[in-house]
Amino acid sequence: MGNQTFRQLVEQHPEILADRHKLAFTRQDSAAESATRFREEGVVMLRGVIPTDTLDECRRAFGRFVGTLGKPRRNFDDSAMAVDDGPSPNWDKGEEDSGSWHPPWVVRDMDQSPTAMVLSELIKSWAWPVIERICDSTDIVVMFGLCLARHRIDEDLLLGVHQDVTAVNPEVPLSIWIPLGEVAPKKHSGLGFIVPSPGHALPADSSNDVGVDYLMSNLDKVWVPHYHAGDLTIHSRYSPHFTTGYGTRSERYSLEIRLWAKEDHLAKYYDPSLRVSRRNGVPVIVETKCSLGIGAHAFLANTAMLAMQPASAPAARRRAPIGQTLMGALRSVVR
Ligand SMILES: O=C(O)CCC(=O)C(=O)O
Repeated sequence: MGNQTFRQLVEQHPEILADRHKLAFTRQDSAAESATRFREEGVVMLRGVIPTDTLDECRRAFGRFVGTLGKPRRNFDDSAMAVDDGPSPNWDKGEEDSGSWHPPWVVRDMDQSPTAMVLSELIKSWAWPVIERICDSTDIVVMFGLCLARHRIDEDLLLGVHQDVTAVNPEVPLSIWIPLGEVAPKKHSGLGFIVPSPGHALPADSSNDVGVDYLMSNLDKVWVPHYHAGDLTIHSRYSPHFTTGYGTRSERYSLEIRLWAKEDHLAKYYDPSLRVSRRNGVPVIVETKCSLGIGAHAFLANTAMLAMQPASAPAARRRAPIGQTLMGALRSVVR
């Protein structure tokens, strides 16, 4: 059992692919119901949140970014966003066999930042009121130091389970997982969950793994969702979950967005960050924070500008203003 892979698990137990616990919601469902189910089960899927043309652009931009890893950067990066941090020297020799992972503000192609593009759409989407309900607040801070942008090349993976409370951070209540395109079980590396969440931390080994036994003894509670382009999931810090892998070598790009209601005890995670609140009933970015030592200024300005544009503006309009206005916007975010 210790050597069983996710490919074998899915072949032997196809029932785990079905939404048996009714945790997927669309814009037609009530925000209150989705938030209640999140509290009860520790995970919900929200379908059709991010426009697919935005995701297509983001995937292409992310792909060009990973294509620069292991090569001299100078030729790739003469955009206004070049004031921001570049990739970590860990990637100087290129990606690993399984891909790479980065702080979200680092991933860009010229003036296109997949995280800025997706986050600005999220703030304008029907999912934002659901997030507000889950956070029980309309004053929300995105803590970018705890977020991640991943390129994952699918490989056969042994079974394992973790909780974010031990694997990521004990204080951050939730994670939003946004694949930048379809994530189909048996084809792409994705996520799976065990529901409901136990509501507390489970014993884990030194690599934060809760153990195969936990997964196998809770098979009736396992859900490996099929993400169509635009879908996202939200899971709590106690939600036992896992990365799936099937050995297909297909590529997956995804964002992990970690946010919560503005609360004093989380202030230590607010550099860099972005705060969203309501003005005249509309969610807007009301504050950004980035100290001089962190190169996320252009990224924050870009996100704020995109969030000001009408929802689902055509691709060309989403990009155009940055060259002209970025430096002006930067003056207001550099503190
Ligand atoms: O993207 C992955 O494979 C892992 C993501 C994850 O575990 C999380 O977002 O908590």
